Amino acid sequence: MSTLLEAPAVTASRGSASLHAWVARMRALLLPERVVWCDGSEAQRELLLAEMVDSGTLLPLSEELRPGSFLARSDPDDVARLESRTFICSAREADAGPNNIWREPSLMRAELDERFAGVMRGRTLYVLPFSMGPVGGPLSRVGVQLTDSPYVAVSTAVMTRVSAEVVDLIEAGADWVPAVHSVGMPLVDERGRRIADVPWPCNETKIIAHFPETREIWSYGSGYGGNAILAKKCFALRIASAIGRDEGWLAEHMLLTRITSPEGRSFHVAAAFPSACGKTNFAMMQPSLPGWRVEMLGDDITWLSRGPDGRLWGMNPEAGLFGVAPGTGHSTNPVAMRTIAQRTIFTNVALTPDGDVWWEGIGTPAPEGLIDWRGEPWDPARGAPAAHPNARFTVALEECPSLAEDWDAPRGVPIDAIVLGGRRSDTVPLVTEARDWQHGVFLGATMSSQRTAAAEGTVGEVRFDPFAMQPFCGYDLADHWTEWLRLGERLGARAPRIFRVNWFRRDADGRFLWPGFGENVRVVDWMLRRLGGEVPASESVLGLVPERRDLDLEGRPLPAEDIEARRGVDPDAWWRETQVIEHHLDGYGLRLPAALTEELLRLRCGLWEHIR
Ligand code: OXD
Ligand code: MN
Repeated sequence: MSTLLEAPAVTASRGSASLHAWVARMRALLLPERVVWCDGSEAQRELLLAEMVDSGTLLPLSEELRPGSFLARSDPDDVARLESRTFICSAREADAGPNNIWREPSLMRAELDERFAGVMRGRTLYVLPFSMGPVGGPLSRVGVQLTDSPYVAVSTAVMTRVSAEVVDLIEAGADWVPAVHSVGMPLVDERGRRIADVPWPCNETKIIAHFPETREIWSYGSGYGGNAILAKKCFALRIASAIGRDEGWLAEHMLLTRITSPEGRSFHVAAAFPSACGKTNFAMMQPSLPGWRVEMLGDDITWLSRGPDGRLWGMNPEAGLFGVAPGTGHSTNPVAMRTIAQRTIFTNVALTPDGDVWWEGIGTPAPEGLIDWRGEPWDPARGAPAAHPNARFTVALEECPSLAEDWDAPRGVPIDAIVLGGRRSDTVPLVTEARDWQHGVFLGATMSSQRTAAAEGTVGEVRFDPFAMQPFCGYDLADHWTEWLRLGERLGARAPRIFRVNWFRRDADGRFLWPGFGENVRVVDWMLRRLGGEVPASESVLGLVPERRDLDLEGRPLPAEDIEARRGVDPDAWWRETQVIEHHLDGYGLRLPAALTEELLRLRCGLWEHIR
């Protein structure tokens, strides 16, 4: 018995000719055994979950301890985003920029045609019509993902609004983005013989390809996160950034939050942090100072545009959270812990003997009898973590207890401040306010951060991650900075202020100089007092910095040298930093906006004064 909507029933009543013609064409290419149209319903979710429990892809967790929740264990070779296998196939190589790996579109199409031919033999093809942003909203966009992974189908229904109404919108003429995904492991070979399935099918070859001009996405070989849930990084950032460039808006890797001070003043902050640098923690902050309130609007992606009132507005296009589990704990992020109390899909975390989840940093000691993310008994003596460092939870935004009531307002919220932050153990001080918009764009363009486990690469290595968009901008980042500069011109005096933060600075012994998490409200407090014109700031070569007395450190007596180390600017280290920045900016050649070269010169002149 199946209550899933089979394609023929749907084609009879819904869908535009173009959508159905495309699905039919894809069906002929992919050769799935059956086609299921997804409608985002609870009944369908239940069915897919039950099927995945039967097939061994999901393990149900204890109904008592973690109701409605499941654990997935991925293939050990499919655990993170693969930037080295992510391609931008723009017509002109120069449009992809030095930040992307470019592939000539017709060559990529030829490779995809070959890889996708018959790739779904023996599998089910799920058709996922989804909306980024409220269905039918003025800033929302729709897409349709095809996938042969039920895990991706269920995850997409959490992360986006999957709905039959999207088909209606397409039928009524809405533009839509086609996205095709396959795990790359057919269950029937060319000679018609069946192949046994595995809990986490994938292929050792992986390709995540984007065609910005035709707004298409094709992903092959991986079932993990951003490689496979194409609505997220592929659509809402890479393709949306290209759409935004053409239409005058920005798709950004930013959290979105409303912060209310004890006096009842509310501000909206959009903040760009590289992957796995605490965006979810900031978005769900439980402030350490009394009387402050933080409401969650989004933890990963914000679409920014100039509103009819001339201000900058931000809208979270997603409907779910795909958060990093390790480091999320009862003391560091109690709101996240409540969010994932139920109806959550965990991937690559450890399993406790009583059927609950565990990971490093959860805040409780590892219980005896823990099973690690690979499904093996965990032996701490071996030194390997029990949960994979990029283990994730997938959960609907609506499960978050601090979610703002108006989280799905069609136009989002007006932005008061933009915060930029990377993970730097040295050099970059706790907080700096940009002198003006152009300086803020320079701060964004020169953001750098230590790599995390969110993508492949050497963890800890410092790399530039401008506006936290290095892996996610679907076009040349130099053009992205030009778009930011233009936006500033359009916003004029109504532009939000820009701040740069670094929660991750350490002392010579490797100790964090700033406690972070809920204590970050002390920095936010300063920012908001700056917005209100209530406190002066000191001019430094790096921008405006707080006077020591203006950072509210009450109840947190910290040694004076720590405070200075947090605020401090080391001119020699910064001189070296400018050399690396120059090299980074030079990499963008003639497309680099002159305004950024001007800002670099200004920084150097300021430092020169100190070094002499
Ligand atoms: C994410 C990422 O999953 O940035 O959000 O990698
Ligand atoms: Mn992200």
